[in-house]
Amino acid sequence: MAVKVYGPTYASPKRVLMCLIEKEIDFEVVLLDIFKGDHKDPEFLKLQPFGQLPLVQDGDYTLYESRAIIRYYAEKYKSQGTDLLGKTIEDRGLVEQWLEVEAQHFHPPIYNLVIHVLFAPVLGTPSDPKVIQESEEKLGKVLDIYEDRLSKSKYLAGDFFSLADLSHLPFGHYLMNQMKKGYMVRDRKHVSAWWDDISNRPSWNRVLQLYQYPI
Ligand SMILES: N[C@@H](CCC(=O)N[C@@H](CS)C(=O)NCC(=O)O)C(=O)O
Repeated sequence: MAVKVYGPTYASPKRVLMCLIEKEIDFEVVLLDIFKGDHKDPEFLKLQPFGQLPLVQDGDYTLYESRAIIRYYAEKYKSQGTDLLGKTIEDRGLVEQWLEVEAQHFHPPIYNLVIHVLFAPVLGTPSDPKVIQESEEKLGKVLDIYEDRLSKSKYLAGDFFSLADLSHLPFGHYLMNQMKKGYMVRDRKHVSAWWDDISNRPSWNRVLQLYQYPI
């Protein structure tokens, strides 16, 4: 039975789609429109009480939080498709470490940039130049740490592509394309080579071809 993924056009669900494609897992999608408030519909809130995307339904099993979902499928289908967790428990520790780095350090400033640079003009919400400047500074410091790490290993967790790398694609895409802040990556040689490597994976190109970003 195909995994049902809710909200494929948005960034966080793309983390899940990329993982399912790498793991060669069949999926189907349920289109929801955040701008129309579909994610706050009482029926959807029964499944995802925080009213956010993505959500997956796999038979009777329902799961939300994109990073929890990708961990679940990478583990459940460890030997199918691309191994996204590494070979040893030490590899796995590093995958988890860099997944947390993505969630705790990379995501907050880039999320603020997306909200204040891209979404504010569309939603008619305030765009705060101070938040934009501070977020860019914070993200720059994070990327300096990535530059150092990626000067020593091809991917974040080691010499293998993993969930940790994959997790950067949906919001990294906003940075590189819609927000025109690609210089933040291009100014850092190793981060730049890493970005080219991960964003040229056929799985990511398929996600982009199938489901356009809403903005
Ligand atoms: N931590 C959640 C965040 C999900 C998230 O922020 N989803 C966005 C779409 S990319 C959303 O549903 N936004 C609507 C809202 O928060 O009301 C995850 O990774 O699944």
